[in-house]
Amino acid sequence: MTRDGVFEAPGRINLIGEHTDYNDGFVLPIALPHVVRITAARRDDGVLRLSSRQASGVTEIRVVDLVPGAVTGWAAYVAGVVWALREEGHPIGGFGLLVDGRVPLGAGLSSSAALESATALAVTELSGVSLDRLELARIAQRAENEFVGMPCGIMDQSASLLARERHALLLDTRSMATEHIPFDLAPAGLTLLVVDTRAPHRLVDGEYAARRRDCHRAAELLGVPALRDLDRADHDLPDRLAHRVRHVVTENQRVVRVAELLRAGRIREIGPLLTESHVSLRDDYEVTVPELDVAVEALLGAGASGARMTGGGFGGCVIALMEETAVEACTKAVLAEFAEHGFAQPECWPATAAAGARRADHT
Ligand code: GAF
Repeated sequence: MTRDGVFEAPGRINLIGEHTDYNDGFVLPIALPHVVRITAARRDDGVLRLSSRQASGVTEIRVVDLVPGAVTGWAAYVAGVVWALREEGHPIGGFGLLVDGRVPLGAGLSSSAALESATALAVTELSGVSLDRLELARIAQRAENEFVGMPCGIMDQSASLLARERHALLLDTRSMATEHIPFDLAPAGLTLLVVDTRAPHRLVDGEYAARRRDCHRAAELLGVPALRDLDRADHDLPDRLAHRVRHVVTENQRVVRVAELLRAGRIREIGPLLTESHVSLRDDYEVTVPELDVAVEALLGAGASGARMTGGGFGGCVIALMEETAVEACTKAVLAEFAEHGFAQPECWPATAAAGARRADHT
């Protein structure tokens, strides 16, 4: 067992299956080539020393002193993973961890899950603690829920730890069954364009928690363990809850349909389902903002076969499926519409499905 090493974990985009992971539903993310890289070294003094190439200052705390609230900011995502592992009885001692984060921050591309996943892989491997990737994802989610205080589901950590190159990850968040489905667009002459709207994330955490509460309440009123258990989309509930339920039920159905199409090699046909997902997130789940809606309309108007917001919403990114030949027109259309609306200039780039977390120093 070596005492030091370099570990990488990627950010993600979700192809479809939004706000389903805390309803025991299905998600279908891909990992991105953008990674968080952690250079890790074990220490014998029981101290966790955290620094980042992107931030000034150093956090130092004894691992025995780790409790929720003791560390804040980006370092909480790292310290939280060490805390969660120790809470579950794993012998994780002191570490020096230097973070180099290349996943764009605040863009809804799961830079935080990447940070947690790289930490989980680094400290377990260098401590000789053998846990499978699903366990690491669960521990990373626990860190975010209980140490950072963000009530996220398990999609982002699973994508970062389990994804495979040129594949999408179909995850059943109830059984945690996974399937790697081929997702390789270039040979088909297709592009998945990411538009980072740069819209400032507004209300993100509070609104996310509110959606979770709505879903929980609706499941309670309908007498099911989770919204995953519903077959019908329309239910007799107060308006807001009925809309939330309709989104979750139809979104789960769309994930299943997209997975079927991908398995059958019918990638081109997933476009309309992506757009339906966006409409549902806009009208029923109410998690979009004008920048996301304008980007989707502009992309569809310029020839994309489907477009939707990806991630939690309230800002962040849109993804759009299109023929490679339409990329230029779509990019121009988005830039023009954003300028017209007085929005910040968005960033557009093609996404490819990259590999999940890994050791990067080959020792
Ligand atoms: C955020 C959360 F972290 C995920 O767990 C998921 O709920 C997503 O929003 C919405 O699909 O990324």
